[in-house]
This record gives sequence, structure tokens and C-alpha cells, in this order.
Amino acid sequence: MKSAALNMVELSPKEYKSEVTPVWCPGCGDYAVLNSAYKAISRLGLDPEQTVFVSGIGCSSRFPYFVDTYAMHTLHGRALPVAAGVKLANPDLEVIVVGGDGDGFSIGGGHVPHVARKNTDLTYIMMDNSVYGLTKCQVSPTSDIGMKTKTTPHGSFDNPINPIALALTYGATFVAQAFSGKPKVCAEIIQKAIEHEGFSFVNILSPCPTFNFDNTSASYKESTKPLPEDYVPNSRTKALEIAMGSEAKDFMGIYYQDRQPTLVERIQGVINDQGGSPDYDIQKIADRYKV
Ligand SMILES: Cc1ncc(C[n+]2csc(CCOP(=O)(O)OP(=O)(O)O)c2C)c(N)n1
Ligand code: SF4
Repeated sequence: MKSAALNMVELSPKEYKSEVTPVWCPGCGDYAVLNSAYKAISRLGLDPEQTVFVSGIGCSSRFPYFVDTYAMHTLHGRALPVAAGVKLANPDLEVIVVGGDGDGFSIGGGHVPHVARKNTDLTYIMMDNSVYGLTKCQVSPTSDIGMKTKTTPHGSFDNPINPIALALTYGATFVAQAFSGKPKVCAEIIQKAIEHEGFSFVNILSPCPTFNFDNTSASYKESTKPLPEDYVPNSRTKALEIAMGSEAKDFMGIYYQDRQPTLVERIQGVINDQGGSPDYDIQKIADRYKV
């Protein structure tokens, strides 16, 4: 969420690099996502002192180490609630959540609907490689039926979930999909997601060349394409129709965007209605509970 109290700075993408060198495998899609994020936050002029990257656990969740801003590396699946706490405690911060598909939609799957329906002012960038990478290749909730891994030697028989359709039905006010192999588009979408006031979800197809031989950079180059040229992202139903269609995983771009009151704005509204003030009388409140 853009806040009036946010300072703007002039830093090149390179100047957002931390001293920690990324530890991802050669060819990992997450490098391009990181570079796109450097570009996006440089274009937006985000002040590193007012920016926080929050992650869960996984290869992709190592992301915050590589950005020279404030950062939190939390627990598996818990990045969203921790990030929501950071945002509510200090709404002037720009809070960006990063992580994997296992982190976000398996163990963390219970948190996504709630940050979305509350329109919590966070940007959530999910690096979707359709495997558990850091734990050396097990199927994830976005793996296709038939995928063979150490835990599915005869091929996965579970139906994959659809992150875009879920984010849309959960009520996210910005929903987009990108492919790490198109870093220019990726940077633009990340930038728009951060600019969006409210909860923004960006699913980024980010190949894992070490463990996923089904969804490769080459296969995504073939299959992905921009949303139709005349597409206008102003209808949740229209967006859902595309997301539920047979080419759902192929369309990249902004599916849906709508400016709605954010969680912070709604809370501020209650405070204003109640005449909240920093010098409220705690004794008066305590007296209400006297027996
Ligand atoms: C509570 C808990 N359960 C399981 C693990 C083991 N674990 C570490 S990373 C991971 C999954 C990583 O997959 P994903 O989130 O898709 O990220 P990737 O490594 O593919 O980027 C799991 C299950 C853990 N660290 N904590
Ligand atoms: S295991 Fe896969 S996701 Fe993890 S760093 Fe290597 S290529 Fe990237």
C-alpha cells in the first residue's frame, strides 16, 4: 500500500542487492524473479528503511537475504500472518511476502483466504515451481497428475490446485500471473502489484531445473502467452472464467484489479468512528469490567 509517510529514494536495481550471494542452483527461475524485484522496487523508489521482505521456508524463501532492505525469514507457511502483523503494527511500511507453492498453498494454505478477504495491504509473490525444491523434490499442490518424484514413484494421482482461481475466489483485489523467463513483464507486474493498494497476489511460474523436468523453462516458453489484447481486468467473474479454462496456466498478465478499502483503512475507520485518541483513559475501560 502506498502511504503518504513513505519516503522515495533514487537507487539503481543493483543498489538493492545485499552482501549475501544467492545460493540457488544454476538456472533456477528464482534468480530472474529476484532481478525483476530489484527492478520493480528501484522504479518505485522504495526506501530500504521502510521496506520489509517476509518469507516462509524453502529455496524461494531464501529471497529476503538477497535484498538490502529489512527482512524476516519465518516458519514454513507462516510468512503471511507474520507479514500481516508487521503491516498492522506499522502501516507505513511496504511489506512484500515471498515464498514457494508448497509454503503458500500446502502448509500455509489456511492463511491465504484470510489475508485476501481482509484485503490486508501486502504484496504476495509466489514462486511456483510445482515441486518442493529445498527438501529435494516431492510433489507440491501445483504438480500435475502423473508427476514422478521420490514420494510419488508411480506418478502423482492428486488433482493440482489452481492458485489464480483460488486467489480470485478468496477476494484478492489484485491477481496476476507471470513467467520468470520473461523478466521484463515480471518486473512490470511486480511493480504494479506493489503499487496496488490492498492484497495483491502474483503467481510466478519459476522453473526448478534440478528437480522438475516436466515444467521447464523451455516448456513454459512454449506454453505461456499474454492475456488477450482486449482483456480488461475489471471483472472477477471474467477473470475466473479464464482461470478455470483449459488454458488457465498459459495466460500471463493481470487477471483482476479493484481498489477496495484495505484492512488498515477499515481499522482506521473504526478508530475514527469511535473517536479514538492516543490519550484514551485505560482506567475507564478497566472499570467497565469491575464486578
Ligand atoms: C513445519 C515444517 N514442515 C516441513 C518442513 C520441511 N520443508 C522445508 S522446505 C519445504 C517445502 C519447500 O517447497 P516450496 O515451498 O514449494 O519451496 P521451494 O523450495 O520449492 O522454493 C518443506 C516441506 C519445515 N521446514 N517445516
Ligand atoms: S532445487 Fe530447484 S528451486 Fe531450489 S534452488 Fe535448485 S533449482 Fe531452484
